[in-house]
Amino acid sequence: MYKFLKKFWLFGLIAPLFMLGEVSMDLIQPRMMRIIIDDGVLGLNNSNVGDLSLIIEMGIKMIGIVALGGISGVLSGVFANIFSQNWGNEIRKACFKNVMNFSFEQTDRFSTGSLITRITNDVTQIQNLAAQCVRGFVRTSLLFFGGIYCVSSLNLKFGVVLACVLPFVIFSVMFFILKAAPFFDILQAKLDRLNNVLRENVSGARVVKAYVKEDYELKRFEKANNELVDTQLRVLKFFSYMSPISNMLFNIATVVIIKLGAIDVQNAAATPGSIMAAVTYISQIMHSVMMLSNIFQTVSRGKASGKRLNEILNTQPIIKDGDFDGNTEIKGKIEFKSVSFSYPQGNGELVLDDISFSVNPGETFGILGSTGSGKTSLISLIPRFYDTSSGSVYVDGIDVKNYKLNALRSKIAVALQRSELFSVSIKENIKWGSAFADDEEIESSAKTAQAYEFITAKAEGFETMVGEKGMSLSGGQKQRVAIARALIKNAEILIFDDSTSALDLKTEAKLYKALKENYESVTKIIIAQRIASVKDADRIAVIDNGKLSACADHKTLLAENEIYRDIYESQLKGEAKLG
Ligand code: DCP
Ligand code: MG
Repeated sequence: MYKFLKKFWLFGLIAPLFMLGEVSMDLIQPRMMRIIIDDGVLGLNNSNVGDLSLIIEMGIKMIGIVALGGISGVLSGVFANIFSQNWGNEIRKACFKNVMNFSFEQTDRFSTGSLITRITNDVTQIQNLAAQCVRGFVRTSLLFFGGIYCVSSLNLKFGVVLACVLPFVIFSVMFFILKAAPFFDILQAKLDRLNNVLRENVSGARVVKAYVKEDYELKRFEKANNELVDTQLRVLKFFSYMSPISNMLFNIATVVIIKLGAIDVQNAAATPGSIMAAVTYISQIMHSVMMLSNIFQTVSRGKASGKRLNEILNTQPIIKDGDFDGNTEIKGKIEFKSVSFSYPQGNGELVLDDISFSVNPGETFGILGSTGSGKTSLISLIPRFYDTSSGSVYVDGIDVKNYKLNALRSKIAVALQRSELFSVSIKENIKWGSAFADDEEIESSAKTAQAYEFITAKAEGFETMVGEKGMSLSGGQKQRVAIARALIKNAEILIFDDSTSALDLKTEAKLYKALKENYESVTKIIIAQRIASVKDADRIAVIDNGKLSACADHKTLLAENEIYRDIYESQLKGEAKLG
């Protein structure tokens, strides 16, 4: 993470310098007070006759000093903030960029909630840490050591008293800090949990309401929230024991110094002003020790957060770029050679088992299989959302692993099973598939997707805003916008993963007919659970429990494949019942 400091280190250097100014001003004040009391009020050097003009002069000087200290403090704060905020900003950008390159598997492993906590809260912790280092830490140490020096230079005996007390203070502070450090890891993990519950409930609000699960979810949230608060309270409670202990030690020191000072005053070895100054210095030192404990809390928290951010930054994308730029003579050919696959975070069970087939350029290729048979997993391997466990996938004759990822993925347009739309207009959503598309292309892809009519029937047409997750559209409308978005990409390979499941059979048939006419040279892969969706395909692959059972056209499959015939008959009966 330090490499992101490159542009801002100068600010991190200037901030402590101004802090030095502020602390010096703080340390000068008690000395001036001493002069006011000893010479101005008591007139110790002038046979006990006070000096009003000296009091006024010193008073004015003190106002100047306070102002100067204030200005230094403000500037130090400004530079410290520039330093820490910019650093955090760079870290946040780098993390986000890395997360964007994560493969599905890696996102699953971190969990979305945790990624969000890390990129928001953990970065804030790091910013606090940075600000504390260049400001708080400098201030405390200067005040601490400067205070000790000033007290000792007032009267060496006072210094000795401090030297006796300080080791105990330092020991107790260290004890608390070391004991508390592990809590900060736990604290961030609890925050992850809370964010996960929160995210699930906000994005799944409709499901929660539909199942009347508000109370259940509220309990789940309360549990996560209480755990967070408990941990937080434990840390705070723990630290609250610390200040009374060091307070007591400092008060003992103060009493001893006043006692020793009084004896010295009687012997004319010290002045009342110097005792007052010493007491002020001690309260400054005490204050700095208190601040030190705050700083160490920030540092411990920051360290825990830094570890979590480094986990993101050090995660190398598993799916690595190849060298090939994607320029091929053949366009739209897909080949699976003995492909087996199991999910990396799963239990090792084979989801796809030794699958081989090929799809020719321009072919319409259906994939049929019952739910959970592995259809989505199969097509995820083509754009390399996941890598095969064994065997290889070839696109246009080249192993997908050899492609640059962008080159490979620009050849393929996928309309996913769960189509996510963005909260922009319908037009923007379609255009999302290709930045260069003009209005004409947007309209024509909407027409092919059978979306044109319903879009233009809306009052605002293509400018209709799509609500969060496409709430202002029906399920089937969303699917068609998502299909238009895939079409406009002008890819060599189109993959529809069950993306017409919400359409009625007539609209679906029209869509596939338009697709065949307008995208003749494009390879089309159509996943479906309904035979009606794929029966006109050139060939249909029947997937059964991760295995390729058969691959032929509708007629052949009906005649030769039992699984296909079973599905066909059950669906036919279903329709007969409905009809
Ligand atoms: N699976 C998994 N981890 C995932 C996704 C799926 O372990 N991230 C498992 C669940 C299934 C198997 O893989 O047992 C196949 O899942 P698919 O999503 O590939 O199944 P289909 O797409 O065929 O099913 P559906 O028709 O319901 O979409
Ligand atoms: Mg699926």
